[in-house]
Amino acid sequence: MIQLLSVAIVAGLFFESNQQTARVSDLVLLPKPGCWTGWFDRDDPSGTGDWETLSDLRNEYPGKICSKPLAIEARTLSGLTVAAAGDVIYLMDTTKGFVCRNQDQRRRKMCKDYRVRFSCPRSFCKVCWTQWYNRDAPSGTGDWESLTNLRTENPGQICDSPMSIEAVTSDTLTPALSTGQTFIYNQNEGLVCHNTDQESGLCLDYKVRFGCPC
Ligand SMILES: [Ca+2]
Ligand SMILES: [Ca+2]
Repeated sequence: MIQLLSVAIVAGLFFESNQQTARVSDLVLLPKPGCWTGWFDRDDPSGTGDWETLSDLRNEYPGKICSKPLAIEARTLSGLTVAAAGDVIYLMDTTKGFVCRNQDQRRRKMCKDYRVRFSCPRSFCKVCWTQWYNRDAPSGTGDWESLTNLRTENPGQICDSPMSIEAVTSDTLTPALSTGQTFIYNQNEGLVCHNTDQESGLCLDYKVRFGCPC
């Protein structure tokens, strides 16, 4: 959709500068963006590939994905786009979901491990955010902002089925996914960063919040 949007905007600007006939209203005729679900990662590529199909995801996360997604996005767990990761993707669409098969990859390489999310109509994704939580610092084994711990320490504050999670560094408020660090990060488990998984040997200090139904 972003590509489509860019093309439409570029096309609009082209008309504007070359023919002087386009009006601002022409630029408004763009697909209305939806809102994004949280990220889902139910499989890893150790078997036949990375299977993040919509039917499997709906079974494992009932009610978390709208019936007719408007768009799908896939990224590796480290944040690379599909294009940047360079894998041959078997399937990626809004009706079946995402599949990367190991057998399709060159030189017997395995697929990378992907997570996916879906764009849904705005009405589906209405979300109310919890407060920010920062219960741990990375001085021990890592930064443990796990949902289990947060629930135990803050009883009744976090909904039973969070729809999304947001995590940023506590000092510069950098989005966790922009830090390049490796961690568990999803709305079902929270954020858990192990120092031993980092090149620097130390996780940044993250804080998290959860998106709940309003
Ligand atoms: Ca995966
Ligand atoms: Ca923390």
